[in-house]
Amino acid sequence: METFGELPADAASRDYWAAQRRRLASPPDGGLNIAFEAVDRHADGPDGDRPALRCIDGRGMVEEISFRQLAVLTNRFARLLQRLGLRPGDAVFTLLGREPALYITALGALKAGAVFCPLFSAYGPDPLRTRMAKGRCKVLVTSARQWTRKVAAFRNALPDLEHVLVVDDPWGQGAPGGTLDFGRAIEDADPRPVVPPTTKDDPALLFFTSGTTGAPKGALHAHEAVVVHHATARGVFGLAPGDIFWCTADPGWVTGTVYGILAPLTAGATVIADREEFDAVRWYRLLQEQSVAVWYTAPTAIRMLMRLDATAEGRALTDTLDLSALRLAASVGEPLNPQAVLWGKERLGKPFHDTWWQTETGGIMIANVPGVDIRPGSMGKPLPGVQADVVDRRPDGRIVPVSAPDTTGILALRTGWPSQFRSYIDEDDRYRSSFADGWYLSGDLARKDADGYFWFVGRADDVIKSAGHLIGPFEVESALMDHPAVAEVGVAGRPDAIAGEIVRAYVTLKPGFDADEALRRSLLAQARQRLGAAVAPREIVFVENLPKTNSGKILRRELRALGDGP
Ligand code: 6R9
Repeated sequence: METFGELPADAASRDYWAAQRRRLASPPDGGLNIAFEAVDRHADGPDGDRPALRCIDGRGMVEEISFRQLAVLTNRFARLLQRLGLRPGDAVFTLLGREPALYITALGALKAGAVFCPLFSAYGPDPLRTRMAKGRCKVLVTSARQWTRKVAAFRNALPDLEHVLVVDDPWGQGAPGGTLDFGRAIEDADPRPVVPPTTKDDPALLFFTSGTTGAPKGALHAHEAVVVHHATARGVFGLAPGDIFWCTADPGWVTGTVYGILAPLTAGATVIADREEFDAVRWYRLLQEQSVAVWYTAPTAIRMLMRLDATAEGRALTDTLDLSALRLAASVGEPLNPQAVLWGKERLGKPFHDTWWQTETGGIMIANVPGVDIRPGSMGKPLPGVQADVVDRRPDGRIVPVSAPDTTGILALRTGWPSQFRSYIDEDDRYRSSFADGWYLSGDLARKDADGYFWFVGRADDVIKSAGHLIGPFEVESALMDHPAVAEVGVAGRPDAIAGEIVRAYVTLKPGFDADEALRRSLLAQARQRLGAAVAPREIVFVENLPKTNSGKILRRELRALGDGP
């Protein structure tokens, strides 16, 4: 696989990444495999009996899986895949929560040389189908419930899907027809070690991400990304064997896989796998009871914790909380308000360290690293090896860094870092247009102050960030377009104090339909059924006309202004 715009990074950066590469266990001239770095290298050493995973279920039951056990379980899964006829590069998808099967599948698939792709379990059938089709999903691991409710109906429309493995769920339904029982298949599989067949450039991870237009993009990463996973696990989080690390992101998003599974394990840390969703009281308790040392979460959650802390009941809890084990708290995914940074310092004993990155960057690129003064509200500075700048695109196509400090421009990265995405699958033009003149253009607007700290300004496109989740307006519009009452629909984000933005749809109606409450409910229900609650619009606004460009494209930016009216 070719890295587009091969290595314009400067010599110092290349040396830096080469040095990081040498910290990994596999020989520099041999193969490279993320799962080997995350599991096997620890399993075979003195840290083999340390817990790799501490899985906590809804009733508070804790199950620990050591690196040695995880090595055997992932060997079994890798060999099972081989027995099922999977070839290197074939795609293995999960539609799971943070449960043991997720970790076994992700790491076992990587070991077998397959491409691992996580799906968000709150997606409805439409987004699932789009992604499984585009990613050519060959094996799906999910629960009986998810399978029957959302996926089984379109199985025949997925020509690449060969095997469905179903994890036993608390309802004990067993494996439905046409699926295999995950637990039994693992037990029956050969536990002997697997020599991963991959090199640094072989595809490893596929993450879907949303753009302004068209279907979601499938960003593909190679095994070399593990160089950044490991470097950031150490450099941003200071992780070492024995540390308890809790990343709260859902595994269906890039953060939940890269920092919820891979990066901390490469450093030998113990990962907290909390099966439940957000609950402020439970989260406070979990931080204390699990002696979390490093905590990686997101602004929406922090704002909800702050909200509870502002009540008498919340204060009673936080006043007595013992977070003495907490060494570092960090945040990602959306702008982190300065108040949140300071609240962390005052009430949890640690300020939040903001970090910036994207699905495409494959790992953290800009951060407030430990030991450097935090400027509350700033994302921090580029990591060593990362050349980031704020740039302008000249009419002749050249990319030039803006010269004056504090000037807003496009946040761009010099290409050539190891976890740079290698393609948008099947969309070469879209991939190429993310690069210009040796730079990767992030689609974010930012400014850099005189001391080199980066400040987030906004996005240059119309993508919505709601509770840290990237949502493409086009996908939401499509789910409403074929409602019999809808003439046209435009979707945009509306600012929200907790979630950052919420999804709002602006709808014009066909003649003969009344803009009433019953119709609003019918539209919301259709969107929720198809997209899932996390993606569906929370609000519908009926309008007479949608603002358009001369060529007839909906001006989503102006929609936002419309929505602020009565
Ligand atoms: C990791 C992840 C990427 C977009 C990114 C930006 C926003 C991420 C941020 C931030 C402000 C931060 N974003 N970190 N905005 N401050 N510290 O979130 O990946 O889902 O691809 O989203 O998220 O807009 O471009 P992804």
